[in-house]
Amino acid sequence: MSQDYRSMWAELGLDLAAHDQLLAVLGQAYADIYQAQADRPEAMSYFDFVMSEVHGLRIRELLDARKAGRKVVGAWCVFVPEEIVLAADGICVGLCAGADVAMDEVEKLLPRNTCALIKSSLGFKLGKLCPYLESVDMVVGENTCDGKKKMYETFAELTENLHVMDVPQMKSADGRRLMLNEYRRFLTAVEELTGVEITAERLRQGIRTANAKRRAMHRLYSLRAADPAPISGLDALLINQISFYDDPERFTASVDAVCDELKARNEAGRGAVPAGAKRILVSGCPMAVPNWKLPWIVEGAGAVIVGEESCVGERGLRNLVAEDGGTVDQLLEALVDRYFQVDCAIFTPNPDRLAHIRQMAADYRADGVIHYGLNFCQPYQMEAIPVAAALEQDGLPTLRVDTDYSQEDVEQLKTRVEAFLEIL
Ligand code: BJ8
Repeated sequence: MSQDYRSMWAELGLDLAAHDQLLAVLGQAYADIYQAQADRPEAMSYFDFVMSEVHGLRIRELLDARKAGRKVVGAWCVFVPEEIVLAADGICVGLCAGADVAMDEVEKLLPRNTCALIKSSLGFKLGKLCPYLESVDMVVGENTCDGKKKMYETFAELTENLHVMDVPQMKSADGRRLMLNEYRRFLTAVEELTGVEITAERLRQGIRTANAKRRAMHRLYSLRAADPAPISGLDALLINQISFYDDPERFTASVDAVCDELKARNEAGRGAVPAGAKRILVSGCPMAVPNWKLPWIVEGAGAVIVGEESCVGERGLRNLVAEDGGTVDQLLEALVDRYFQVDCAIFTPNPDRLAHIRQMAADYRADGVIHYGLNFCQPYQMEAIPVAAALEQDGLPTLRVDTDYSQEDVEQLKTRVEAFLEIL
C-alpha cells in the first residue's frame, strides 16, 4: 500500500497497526479464495482491482468528492434509499460489517449472544478500522431487527451524525404510511446535510441511476440460469458485495462487461464448472465482505451457487422504481412501492420471501437450497424452519446452516455440505 494511503488512514483516525493486520488477513483470504479459482471471466479483473483498493483508492475518491463539496452517506441496510442521496449529488456507501474485529471491546457493550453482523458493525467503529465510517457525513441506521435497533442506541453515543430511520414490521396500510413518512423525513435530512433542494427532476435522475445498476445485476442473475453456470457463486457474490461500495455508473458499466462475456460463454457452452455440477441456491442472512466462508465451502466441494436470496444478492436488488412520477411526492410513493417489496425476515408475516425462494429455485434450476443463518439472528433462524419445511415438501432438498464469522466450524460445515451434496 502506498504511503499516501497510510497518511490518509492516519488522518481519518484509524488504528494503523490493527488496520494493517486486518488488510493482511483480508488479502490472504482473497488470495486463497479468489485467486485460487480457475477460469474466471476476464472482466472480473475490474472487481479484483476494486477489492484491492477498497480501503485505498475508493476512500481517496470519497475524500476528494467531499473536498469538492459533495456529501457521503453510509448505511448497513438495503431499506436505505440510495436514490435520495444521489438526488442531492451525494454518495451512498455500505459500511463494513463482515468480519470479527475489536470483539473484546464490543462485548463490553453488547451481549455475547448478538449476531456477528451487528457485533461487527460496532466493532469497526470501536476498533477504528472502517475508513468508510470515518469518511461519511451521515450514518443511517434502520430499525429492522431488535439487535440492530438497540445497537444504534450505543452507536449514537460514539458519533454525532447518526440518522435513525424507522422501518415497519408489517406490510399493512399503516406500515406503508410509516415508510413513506420516514423516506420523506430522510429526504429532508439529506437536503439539510447537502444544502441541495431535491426536485422531482433530481430525484428521477437518482432513481434512473439506481435502476440502471439493478438492471445490470438482473442481467447477471439471469445469465446464471445456464447450465453449465458461466460464473462461480463466489464471483457473483463479490460483484453483489461491491455494489455497496463502488461508484454506481462505473459499477453498472463493469457489470455489463462481465455480462457480455458470460453471454458469449453461455453461447459457447463454457462454464465456470463442468455441466451437471450440483446447482445450489443460497438463502438467508446477508454476506458482507469478507464473509466468503460458506460459498467457498460449497464451491470447494464441487457444486456451484446459482443465486443468492439475500440482501447482498437478489433480495436487495430486485424490482425497479417507476421513473415516471411528475412530482417529488409521486416519486416518493414509487420508492415506497419498490422498497416495500423487500421481503426481509423482520416482517411478520413474510410469505413473499418463501414465494421468492421458490421462484428463484425454479428460474435458476437449483438442485437444492442452503439456508444461511447467522447465529443469534432470530428473524432468519426462526423463518428458516418453516421455509425449509415448505421447500422439502416441494421436493427441494434444503440444508439449514447456522454459523458466524469465525473459522472454527469450517471442517464441520464441510462435512455437512458434502453430505448434503451427496443426497442431491
Ligand atoms: S433488509 S436482511 S440488510 S435488516 S443477521 S442484523 S436481521 S440479527 S441484516 Fe438485513 Fe436490512 Fe433485513 Fe436486508 Fe439482524 Fe439477523 Fe443480524 Fe441481520
